[in-house]
Amino acid sequence: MKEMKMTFRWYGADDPVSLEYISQIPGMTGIVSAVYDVPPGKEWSAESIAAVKTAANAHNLAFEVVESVPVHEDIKLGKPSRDEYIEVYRRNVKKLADAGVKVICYNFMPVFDWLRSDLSHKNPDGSTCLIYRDAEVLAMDPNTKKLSLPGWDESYTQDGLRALLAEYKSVDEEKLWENMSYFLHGVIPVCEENGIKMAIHPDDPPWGIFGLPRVITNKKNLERFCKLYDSEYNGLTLCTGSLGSSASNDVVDMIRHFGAMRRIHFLHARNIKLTGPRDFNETGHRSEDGSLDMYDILRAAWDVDFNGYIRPDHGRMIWGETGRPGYGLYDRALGATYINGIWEAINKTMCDRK
Ligand code: DNO
Repeated sequence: MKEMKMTFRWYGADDPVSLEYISQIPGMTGIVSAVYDVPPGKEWSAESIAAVKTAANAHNLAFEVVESVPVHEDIKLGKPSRDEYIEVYRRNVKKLADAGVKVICYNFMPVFDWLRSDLSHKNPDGSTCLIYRDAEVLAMDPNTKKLSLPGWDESYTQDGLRALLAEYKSVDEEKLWENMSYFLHGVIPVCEENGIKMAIHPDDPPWGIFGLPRVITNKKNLERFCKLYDSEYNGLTLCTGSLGSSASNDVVDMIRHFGAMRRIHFLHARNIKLTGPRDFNETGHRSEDGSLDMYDILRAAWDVDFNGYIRPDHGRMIWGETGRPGYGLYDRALGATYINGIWEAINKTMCDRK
């Protein structure tokens, strides 16, 4: 029998989903969390890290995955101040390793993390989900208009955002690769020394937006990323929904390829339904509900002996639940159970055959 570790993202004490409820989901082994009261580029206190761990452990849940330790924009921009921020990052890595964390998920997307055009699109069955419509997102170009992207409009002032976007004018894809390589050369050696793995999250969606470069987008680029620093500690969060929202990405092939290289440390299982070349709806996790085949995804992970962390990613809001878009309890819990069911079936079928 092969085992992977089923986990659940928890946003700390303010998360409407309690640790008690998470611990009641069958097969749940741990939480994925972070220290949320510190801005990017600042050091996390050992006490805050310990508090997350203590809270998780009190519910019989492990705290071995952090999502995310954010990368300061100055690092992505390659500004002289990056050395200071990389030093802070190194200290955070060491502290997290000391607290027993094994994997750090992070991203290297300039300015924006994931982007959607609607965070509560109503489905015919009454559930709501996150959707992406490229034309709608592009029509909100913050360079020329007031940005009113759901989830993001409050993160920056309009002027602050424009100034940051202007700084990125000198950062094309090649420059972003260089800045990423510089970051990795500063951070991965500390990870190797302390036994903690980095797992970059793919860009979501996997294409450039508002003229900003995005490079963690496809197999060729993931290959290039792995070579920037050739170490098992320089690994990937394989997010099926992010990569899968580009029809040219074969997510199953990527899992086989990078899984065999031992570079996948964290799997985000999310399903999406492609509704146009650059348009998609997030769906329940079931293969039949989306464009990604969850059996094929898990079978690929099984075949390459994936034994890392997995979490059900974004779910719909169902049963009248309200809360953080994509991160409610019910649909993600159903997703975890569905994934565990597929995994048990693969384990039993394959192990009986041997
Ligand atoms: C979205 C998440 C991302 C992810 C970061 C990792 O729901 O998958 O926000 O946590 O990109 O740094």
